[in-house]
Formats: sequence, structure tokens, C-alpha cells
Amino acid sequence: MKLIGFFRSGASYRVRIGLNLKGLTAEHAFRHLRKNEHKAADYLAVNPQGLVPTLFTDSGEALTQSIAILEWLDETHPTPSFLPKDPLQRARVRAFALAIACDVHPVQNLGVLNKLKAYGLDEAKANQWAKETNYDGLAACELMLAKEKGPFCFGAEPTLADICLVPQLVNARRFGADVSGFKRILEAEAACLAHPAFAAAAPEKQPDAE
Ligand SMILES: N[C@@H](CCC(=O)N[C@@H](CS)C(=O)NCC(=O)O)C(=O)O
Repeated sequence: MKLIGFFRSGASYRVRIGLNLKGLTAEHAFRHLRKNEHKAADYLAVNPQGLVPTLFTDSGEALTQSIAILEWLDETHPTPSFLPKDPLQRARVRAFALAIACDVHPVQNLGVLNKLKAYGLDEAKANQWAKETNYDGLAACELMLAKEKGPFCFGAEPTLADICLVPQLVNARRFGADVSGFKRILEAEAACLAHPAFAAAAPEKQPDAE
């Protein structure tokens, strides 16, 4: 397998965690987002949205969208599962993961921030937008965990929820969101960061880290 990503990309970070949790190794290649390498013609040919990550399977198929990639990994390598067995808990885990992947991450993404600036918002206001998006989204996520046992988001094992949470916290802090009041989220993050699969996937540990 080959993963095309970028060290600071939260969506790439999710897939790195997923690969590590499954005990899989992949060749890593990079597209520098600030240098617009993800918009080059050769990359658009495999990822028409011009977004990282893309995962190439061993048979050369290009998979896009981190959640779809993680589901594919989970379906092709079922152990350990990214989802609990109980259907209700599965729905809760998915809801948490999608709250981040669909409703927080895309709204504060580089492309959106660049668009806001192109429409006249200055850098400080664009960053404020990203900070509030992260804070508001994570505040809702904290409430979603209120009745869930730790130490991970949904119990004793990491799930898709943790895979989405940890990278988003990096973004939230980068934009200055104060996450210190989110006790359950921080408990889950601490459990994740102590887990080798999460630790090895950290942005600063990647070969393209600056
Ligand atoms: N929903 C997509 C999001 C992918 C995405 O937005 N990737 C970001 C980096 S985290 C990106 O490529 N941004 C470049 C841009 O917005 O131009 C996924 O989960 O894979």
C-alpha cells in the first residue's frame, strides 16, 4: 500500500492512525499543501478533489476520503475493529466521527480559509473562524461523550471516534481554541497518545514534518 498525505493534514493523520492500529505498513509519499502540490494534474488524476489523503491499495486502486479509506481498511482487516459490536454503540461512534469529519474539519480546511480570505476576510478573522468552528464542534463532541465510559471516547478500546478526535485536537490548538475544559475529550486524547499506533502517526514524527 502507498499513502499520499501531508504531515499536517488531519485527514492523512486519521489514515496513518488507522494503518498503525491494524498493524499495516504502507509506503508514504507527500503532497505539500502550501506549495499546492495537491492541485497538480498528476495528483488530480487519482484524486479529483485535489485533497489528501489518497491510499493506493496493493493492487493499485486509488482510494480517497479518509472515512471511506478507514472503512475499507476495517472491512479488509477486521481485527482490531474500528467499531464496537453493538449496533447502537456503532451508530454513536459513527455520529461522533462524522461530527468531526463532516461538520468541523471541512469548515476550517485550508481551501475554505483561502476562500474566506479571497472574499476579503483578513488572516486574523479567518483564523478566528477556524478557532470557533473547532471550539463549537468539540464542545458538542464533549457532550456526546458525557455518558460514555473511558478511557477512550467509547470505552476500553480506540474506535473511529478516537481516530477522528486526535487529529482534530491538533487543529483546534493550532487555531488557538481553548480545549482545556473538555474533560472526557482530554481523557480520551491522553489514552490515545499513550497508544503506540497513535504516537507513531503524530505529525511531528512524519518524514515530511517541518
Ligand atoms: N473529507 C476529506 C477531507 C480531505 C481534506 O480536506 N484534506 C485536506 C488536508 S486535511 C486538504 O487536502 N486540504 C487542501 C485544500 O483544502 O486545498 C477526507 O476526509 O479525506
